[in-house]
Amino acid sequence: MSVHLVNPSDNSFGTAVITPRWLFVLAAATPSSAGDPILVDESLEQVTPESIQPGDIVGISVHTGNALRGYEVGRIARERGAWVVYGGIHATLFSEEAFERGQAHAVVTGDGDIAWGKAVTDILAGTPLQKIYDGGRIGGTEFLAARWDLMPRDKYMWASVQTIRGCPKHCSFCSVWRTDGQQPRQRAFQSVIDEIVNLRQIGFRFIALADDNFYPVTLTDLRLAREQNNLTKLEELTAIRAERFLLMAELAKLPKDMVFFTQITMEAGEDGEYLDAMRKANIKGALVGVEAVTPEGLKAVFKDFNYSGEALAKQLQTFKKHGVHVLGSFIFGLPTDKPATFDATVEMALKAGVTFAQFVMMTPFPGTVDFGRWEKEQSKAPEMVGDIPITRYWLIPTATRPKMFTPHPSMSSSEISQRTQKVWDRFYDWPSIWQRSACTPTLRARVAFMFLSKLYRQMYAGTGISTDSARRKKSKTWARWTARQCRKLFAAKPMPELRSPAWELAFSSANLRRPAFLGPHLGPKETPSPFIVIPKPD
Ligand code: B12
Ligand code: SF4
Repeated sequence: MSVHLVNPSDNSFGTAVITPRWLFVLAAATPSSAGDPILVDESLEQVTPESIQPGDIVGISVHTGNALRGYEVGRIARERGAWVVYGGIHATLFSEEAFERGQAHAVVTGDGDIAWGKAVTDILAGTPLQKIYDGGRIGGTEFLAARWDLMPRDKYMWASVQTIRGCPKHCSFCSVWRTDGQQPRQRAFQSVIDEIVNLRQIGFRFIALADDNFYPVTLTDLRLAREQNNLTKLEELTAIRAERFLLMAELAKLPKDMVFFTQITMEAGEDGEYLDAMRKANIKGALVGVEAVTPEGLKAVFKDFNYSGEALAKQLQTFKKHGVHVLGSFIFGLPTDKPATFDATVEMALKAGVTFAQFVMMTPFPGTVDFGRWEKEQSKAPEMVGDIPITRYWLIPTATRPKMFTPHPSMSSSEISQRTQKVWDRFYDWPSIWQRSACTPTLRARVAFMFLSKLYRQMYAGTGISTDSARRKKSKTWARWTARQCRKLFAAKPMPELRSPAWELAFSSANLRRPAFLGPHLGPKETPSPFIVIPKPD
C-alpha cells in the first residue's frame, strides 16, 4: 500500500517556480506507519495512472483553478481501486462537489496538518470513519514543518515556507480572511528558522514566505488600541509585532546569500522600522496588493486602506527606498474601470518603480464577498454555459470557459482581456525590463532578472489571460525552456554544515513538532555562534 499526494495541474512545465508547500507539509503529516508518500506535482509532470495500485491512498489538493483536473485525477485513482481523499481551499468550501465530481471517499476541510493523519490512520485500519474530517484552524505552534527531504531538488527555483496564516483585513475579492480567519496565527520563529536552515543545507537560497500578510499588525492598529485604552488588545498586538521582529532578527543571521520574498499590505510603507528589519532579514521583495489606482476602485474592493494617485506612487517608492522591492498586483475588470484605467495603471506601475507587476482579471473566487454578491444576483436568472451554471465556472471545460464571469457595465470581456494583455506587454517590454534590471548587483543577476521577468510574463500568458490557443502553445514551449535556464540561475551550492541555533528548552517541546528528519539540535557547546559553517576538508 502506498500513499500518493497529487498537486493537480493542466499545465506541466517540467520546472516550477515555487514549491507547492501543501505537498511537503502533508508528507510530514502522513503517519510513519504508511511509509513515505509518493509526491506528484503536476505542474512538473502529470500523474502516471499505472503507478496507483488497488488499496493505495491518494490525497488530492484542490484550489478553485485546478478543481476540474483534481476531480479527473480522483476519478482515475478510484477506477484503479484506490482510496481518494481531497483537501485544500476549494474542497473546504465545496466538499460535496468532491464527492459528486471527484469520486471522493473522504474530504479533509481546513488545515490538514492533523486531520490528514487521522484520515490515513482510519483508512489503514480498514475504511474512513468520517465523510468529512474537519481540520479547522489549528494554532500557529501546531503548523508542521515540511518534508523537504522528499522534494526533487532540481525542479524548483524557490522553496516556500509559511510563517503566519490569516489576515485581519477583509478585501472583497479575497477568501483568506474568511477561510484562514482574521486572527493571525504565527508559527514559532524557531520552527521557521529550522526549516529554512534545512533548505539552505540542501541548496536553496531563494525562499518565498508563503504568508497571506507578513505585516499583520499596523501602526494604526496599535494607535487605535491605545486610544481606545483596550489594554488586552494592545498587549496581544504588541506580542504579535514583537514576534515578527524576533523572526526577522533570526533571518538576518542566516547566510547573506539568502533571498526571501513575501506578501504584504501597502500599509507597511508607513513603518520604516519594519521595512528596515525586512531588508536586514534579506526579505528583498514583497507582493503588494495595489489592486486599483483610483479611490473609487479601492472602495469597490473594500480596500480603502490603500493609497491612490500620487500618494500611492510615494508609498510604493518608500518600500524601494528601504531596500524592499515590490511586485505590484493590479486587478482589471472592476466596475469602476474605464478604457483609460489601463494606461493609467501601467503608467502608475512604471512611475511607482515596482520591480515586477501582475495584472489579473477580476475573478469572483468562492468564499469571497464578491462571489456571494454575484451568486445572489445570478440566482434571479441563472446563466448557464452548457449545463453548468456560470457561478460554478471552474467546472466548465477550459476550452469553453469564459475569460470573465461578472459582466462589466461598459466594456466587453474581450475588450478587458485585450487591454489587459497590452498592459502586460507594455510593462514587460525589453526596454522597460532592461531599465528595471539596473537594480541588480552583478551582470549574472541582471541576466537572471531579465529572464525571470520574461518567464513571469510568459507563464501568465500561457495559462490565465491569453486569448488564442496558438499564443498559449508558443508561450508554453517558451516558458518550459526559459524555466529550465532560470532554475540553474537560482540554484545554490548546498551548505550541509549549516546548523540552527540551539533553541531554549521550551522550543524543544513536542508540541512544537520539530520533525525528526531535521536531526537533533546541537548543544550550546557545539554552537558558539548562531550559525556555524564547518569548512569541508578538501
Ligand atoms: C503562497 C501562495 C501563492 C504563491 C505560491 C503558489 C504555490 N506554488 O504554492 C503564488 C504567489 C505563486 C500564488 C499564485 C496564485 N494564487 Co495563491 N496563494 C498563496 C497562499 C498565500 C499560501 C499558500 C500556501 O502555500 N499555504 C501553505 C500550505 C501549507 O497551506 P494550504 O495550501 O492551505 O494547505 C493546507 C490546507 O489547505 C490543507 N490541504 C491542502 N491541500 C490538501 C490536500 C489534502 C489531500 C488534504 C488532506 C489537506 C490539504 O492542509 C494544508 C496544511 O494545513 C494562499 C493563501 C492561503 N492562505 O492559502 C493563496 C491562494 C491559495 N492563492 C490564490 C490564488 C487565487 C492564486 C492565483 C490564482 C492568483 C492569480 N490571480 O494569479 C495564483 C494561482 C497559481 C496556481 N496556478 O496555482 C487563492 C485561491 C482561491 C481559491 N479559491 O482557489 C488563495 C487562497 C489566496 C486568496 N487571495 O484567496 N499563490
Ligand atoms: S487581499 Fe491581502 S490584505 Fe486583503 S484580506 Fe486578502 S490577504 Fe488580507
